[in-house]
Amino acid sequence: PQASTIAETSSLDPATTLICHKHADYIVALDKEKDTFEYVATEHLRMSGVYWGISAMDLLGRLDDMNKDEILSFVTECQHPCGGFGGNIKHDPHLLYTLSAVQILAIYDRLDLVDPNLIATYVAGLQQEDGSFAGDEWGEIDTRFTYCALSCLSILHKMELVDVKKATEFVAACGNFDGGFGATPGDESHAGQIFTAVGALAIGGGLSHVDKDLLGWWLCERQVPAGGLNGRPEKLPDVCYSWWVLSSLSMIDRLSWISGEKLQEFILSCQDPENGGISDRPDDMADVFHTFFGIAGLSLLGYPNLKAVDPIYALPVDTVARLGLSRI
Ligand code: GRG
Ligand code: ZN
Repeated sequence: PQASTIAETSSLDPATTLICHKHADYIVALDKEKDTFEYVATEHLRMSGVYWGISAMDLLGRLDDMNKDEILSFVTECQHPCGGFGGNIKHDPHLLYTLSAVQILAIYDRLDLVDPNLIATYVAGLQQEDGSFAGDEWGEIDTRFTYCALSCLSILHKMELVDVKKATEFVAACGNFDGGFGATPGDESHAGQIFTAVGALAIGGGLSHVDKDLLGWWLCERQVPAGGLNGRPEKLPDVCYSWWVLSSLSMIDRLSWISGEKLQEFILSCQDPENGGISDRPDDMADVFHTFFGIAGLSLLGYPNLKAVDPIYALPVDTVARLGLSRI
């Protein structure tokens, strides 16, 4: 078996092939190397790190290699009596990590471990008079938090606890002349914010607020000659925009407006062929965030032998189907 593994490994050309086993091994090793710079620097967002890690593993068909029991007890330990989850044990609750926690539980089909009403009440309590959502008790407003709130409530089947129409109207107010969306009304269009805005509108039934052709143009202009996508005009390409841009194009049915072939080439060129993992751009250091979004981008492009990912929920399609949330 060892000889065949070596033969298999050496026949894989990272320029044209996703080195799946290397990426899976890289993710499995992340939690074992607790004294690395990356581990320490990402302590405050561990919950999202776990979501990126297990989602990537699930898309690769290697979810069983993760320590499920340890992950589930970590998630439940991060929940506060108010219902919200922190980014790590004893960290304050925030919508960002509440969504990651709910996503992890959904992937493992263990939403029974939590009280959906308690979480939904926490989320609903963050909605403001204008329909927007604060990220936590300190009141920062951002379309990211609208997305987190609506995705969370939708997964928990508790949308009725908030004013969905007002939420989508706030997102619409964050729309710009160029077809894109910013973090709050008047803010510059940014591909990351566009994902959250279009995702929130898709979940909340407000996609009619999107000018699909205008936004489609803005999004497809994010592709640079090297094949990668940037997040705003004149910026450098970055693998994570393979998710933010591509999922948005998919939600507005314009995935074919960029060259999938050239984007695939760019994502594959950001792999670390020795240690596994994917970085933001060629020759940078790999991290779990770009590893997940690179793999998820390839999944949207229909790369062979990857599970399909849902562009709205950023979860494997089979998880979304099990939750009863598939688009018709
Ligand atoms: C479930 C996938 C998922 C997400 C949850 C938190 C969130 C909702 C979405 C984040 C959307 C967002 C704003 C992404 C952008 C991240 C990013 C690369 C920011 C960097 O912005 P700049 O301006 O970098 O520093 P550029 O690329 O413009 O130079
Ligand atoms: Zn990035």
